[in-house]
Parts: sequence; C-alpha cells; structure tokens
Amino acid sequence: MKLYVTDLSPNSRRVLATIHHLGLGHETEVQKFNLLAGEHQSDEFRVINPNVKVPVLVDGDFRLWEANPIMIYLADRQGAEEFCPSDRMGRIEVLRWQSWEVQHFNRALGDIVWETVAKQVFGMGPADEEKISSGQENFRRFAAVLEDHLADRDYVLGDKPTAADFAVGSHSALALHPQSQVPLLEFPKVLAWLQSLEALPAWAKTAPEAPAQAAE
Ligand SMILES: N[C@@H](CCC(=O)N[C@@H](CS)C(=O)NCC(=O)O)C(=O)O
Repeated sequence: MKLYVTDLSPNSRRVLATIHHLGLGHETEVQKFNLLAGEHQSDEFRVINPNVKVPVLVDGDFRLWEANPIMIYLADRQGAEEFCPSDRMGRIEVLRWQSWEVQHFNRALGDIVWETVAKQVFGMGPADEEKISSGQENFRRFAAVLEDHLADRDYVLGDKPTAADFAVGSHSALALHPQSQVPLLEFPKVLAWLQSLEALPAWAKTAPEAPAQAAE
C-alpha cells in the first residue's frame, strides 16, 4: 500500500496512527508532501485525488481519499474488529462519532487552534479574538456532550481505542498545545482521554516533532 500524508496534519496523523496501530507499517510506503512548497500540486497526484488533498491511500488499483473512510477500510482489510466493529450497531456508532467530529467537535476545536497556534506557526498575522471566543463557545457546547459520554467509559466506544477515538481525538496535539486556549480544564474527562490517546504507542509514534508544529 502507499499512503500520501503531510506532516503536522490531524487528518494525516489519524490515518498514519491507524497504520501503526494495526501493524501495517511494514507493508505501507509513506509519501510525505510539503504542502507549503506545493509538492502535492502535480498532475500525477491530481489523478490520485482530484481534490488535491492528503491523506490518500492507494491499495493496488483502489484509491481512497478522506481520512475517516480510510481508517474503516484499513480496519476491515485487517479484520480488526476491536478497532472498528463490523456489526450494524457498532458500525453506526463509529459513523455517528466520525460525522460528529467533522461537523461539530473538531470544527470548533479547529477554529480555535487555527487562530491561537497555526497562524503563529505559519506567520499569518495576529489571532482574531472574536473567532477564538466563538470557537470556544462552540467547543464548550460539544465538549460537554463528550464529557458526559466519557463519564462511564475510557474510550468513545467503551474500554478500547477505536476508529472513533482516532477521529474525534485527531487534533489532540493542537488541543493540548500550551497556547491553544482550548478550554480543556473545564472538561477533565475529555482532557484525560486526549492524554491517554497521546500515550498509545501508535499515537506517540506519529506525534508532531514539536508541539508548535502541530498545525494543519
Ligand atoms: N476531509 C479531508 C480533509 C483533507 C485535508 O484538508 N487535507 C489537507 C491537509 S490536513 C490538505 O491536503 N490540504 C492541501 C490543500 O488543500 O491544498 C479528509 O478527511 O481527509
């Protein structure tokens, strides 16, 4: 298999971490693009992903873009039932949380850390305080849902990490960045869960080299 990724990207990290978590590192060639240098903007890559974005997985003749479906594909390919259940209700739970993180949780989190971390890393001007504040308001709304959910379980689907955790927690490095201004102290279960994700071998192996580089 070949996986196209970029450094410092939560979308890439969740897939790369899945590769390691499922023990697929030895059979996966990883190609890293420097997006700032425009390395992904080639005619060759446009054929592989017409969106011209990473991550993309190529497995034989099959090309798959979008991080969350790639994780499910890899789990199914390996028969990794614990990481992504194949029964109807288990699969729906994974999809529920993946949809929720894209639309709500990580959208709010992303709005905050774009202003507080990424703009500084990329030298894109001062943070917009109004955007930070509205991002924090949205984050509080959705983090409260996750906080309640984690009251009686260690991970999103129960006692083991799954593709739901790797999706919802994909922005962990940015969220835990000291300058992030993500109000995690108000949500101790969410904070502890993010820290436990960071401690997983596959997650630790894919950590950004420096927290300050954790921006998309
Ligand atoms: N919805 C996509 C998002 C992919 C995405 O936005 N990738 C970014 C890096 S995190 C990218 O390739 N940006 C390059 C560009 O837009 O030119 C997914 O889940 O994979």
